[in-house]
Amino acid sequence: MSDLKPHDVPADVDPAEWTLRIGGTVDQSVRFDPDDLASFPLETAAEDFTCVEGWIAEGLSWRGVRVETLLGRAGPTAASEYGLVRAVDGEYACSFPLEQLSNSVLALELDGKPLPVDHGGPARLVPLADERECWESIKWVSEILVGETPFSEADTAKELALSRTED
Ligand SMILES: Nc1nc2c(c(=O)[nH]1)N[C@H]1C(S)=C(S)[C@@H](COP(=O)(O)O)O[C@H]1N2
Ligand SMILES: [Mo]
Repeated sequence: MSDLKPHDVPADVDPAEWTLRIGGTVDQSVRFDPDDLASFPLETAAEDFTCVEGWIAEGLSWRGVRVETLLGRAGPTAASEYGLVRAVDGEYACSFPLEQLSNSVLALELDGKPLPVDHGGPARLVPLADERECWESIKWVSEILVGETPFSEADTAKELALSRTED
């Protein structure tokens, strides 16, 4: 059994002040705090997490809210097809087809305990897709922007992750 790798936590991450905002092309923007999120039905997602840098964390068990449930509170417009997921540090983001994002889990727990800040707490995206990539598992998720047209920042996360493998 190997663990997730330790990485630095950005200075902007303050769990006490943390909220998640959903906005963009939705009927109404909504904001959730950690208690709001914990009040939704939670589901479990198990996986081995593989990073493009060449390490694996085996047998992880995430628990959290299906993104579809959260989006439902905001009400994406019928023409919405994209979702941009942003981290609290403001630079890290990744866009997804809205359907794939809807079927992902926003994890609040890891292996039966509150998700540690070191690994993305209070909330980390766990994309549920066959072809998911490590950089799509956004830590410290603070905003989901819904859009009817593609986002230009689509590959931000990928570029940041790949630049690290060149160190
Ligand atoms: N906000 C944010 N999320 C992120 C990253 C990041 O730099 N910032 N790195 C990604 C990459 S490339 C990997 S491999 C994992 C690392 O997770 P860990 O720090 O829990 O090992 O987080 C992903 N999510
Ligand atoms: Mo990664």
